[in-house]
Amino acid sequence: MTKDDILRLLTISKSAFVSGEKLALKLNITRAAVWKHIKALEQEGYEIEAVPSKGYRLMSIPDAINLRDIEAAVKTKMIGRKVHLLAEVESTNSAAVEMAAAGAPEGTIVAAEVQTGGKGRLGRTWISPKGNLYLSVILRPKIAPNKAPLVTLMGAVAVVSAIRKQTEVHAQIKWPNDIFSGERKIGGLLTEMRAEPDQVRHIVLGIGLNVNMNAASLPPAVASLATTLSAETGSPVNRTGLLVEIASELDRWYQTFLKNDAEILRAWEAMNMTIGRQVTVSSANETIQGTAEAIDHDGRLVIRTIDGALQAVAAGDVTLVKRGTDTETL
Ligand code: BT5
Repeated sequence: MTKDDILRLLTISKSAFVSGEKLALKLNITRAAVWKHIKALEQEGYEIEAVPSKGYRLMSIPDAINLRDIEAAVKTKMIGRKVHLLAEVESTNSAAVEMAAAGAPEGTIVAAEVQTGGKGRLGRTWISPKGNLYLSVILRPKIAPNKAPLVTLMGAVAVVSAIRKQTEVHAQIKWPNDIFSGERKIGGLLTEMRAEPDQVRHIVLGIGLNVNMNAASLPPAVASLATTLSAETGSPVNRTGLLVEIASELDRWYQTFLKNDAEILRAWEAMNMTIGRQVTVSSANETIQGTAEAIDHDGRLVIRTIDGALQAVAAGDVTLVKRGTDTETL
């Protein structure tokens, strides 16, 4: 879509002006058509400065996620064919779990501008102010429950791919459910499942991603370990575009997962920051220390403990021992 192409070109050039002539030439349209698209973008809340001798430059982007743009841009087979966008909800995961139980189709996305009771794992809180992305996807894979952790890994691969495509941030995955930029947490995934003993009924894949919020709105203890995409790039990130990209990457990686889950593991390995590191993993009943050696075919983390034995953990919190020290941790 030409309007989106103009937006992309203005975004790439950051605070520099792009001439109407250059935009017209690049997109093979008239300068009058460029002007019309600029006006349309302004209508949607983009603030664009126009200076006759210089051209156009993007001053700010609208603050709201735009459902109409999402619906126009989503070209996926399944994920995001239906998007519910809420101004505020307790938790998009809880809302999606209810919708899934009531029969909502696979691929449905529930997204919200604000969560009042965003959930992390094990009853923890996901702090969810304005300016970020909070979304949950309903999936109905025909898999055994022990394969469900792979859906979290699949989701992480899709989110990291989308971030890398839409921004210059080199996001990475920390096992099992964290998205990091450098040494700070930028997002997290929460997978909730309903299953019979031998078959999953539905899975809700929840994604929280810090995008444009003011990081100062986090409590200090969390803020010192967290970051946002806009803090990393130095400019605001288009949340609508990012949400569409996440839907499209999820669509692609979910199909890959259903065909051949080993491919997910390979992609995950290439994007992860856990394997090869000294780790401490705490789960409900144990704490294991050692070197993270691999993930196995069920997505469990395989650790070589100090005494040389290999141990696989299915869930837990990983602390990475900072390289070059044995005390500082992330
Ligand atoms: C997670 O849990 O990282 C999973 C987060 C999933 C959130 C999404 S948002 C959409 C969907 N709906 C929901 O209700 N949830 C999902 P966990 O690994 O347990 O990490 C939680 C910990 O991360 C907290 O205890 C804090 O220390 C930290 N934290 C909380 N909010 C944060 C934020 N906005 N940015 C970075 N770290 C945060």
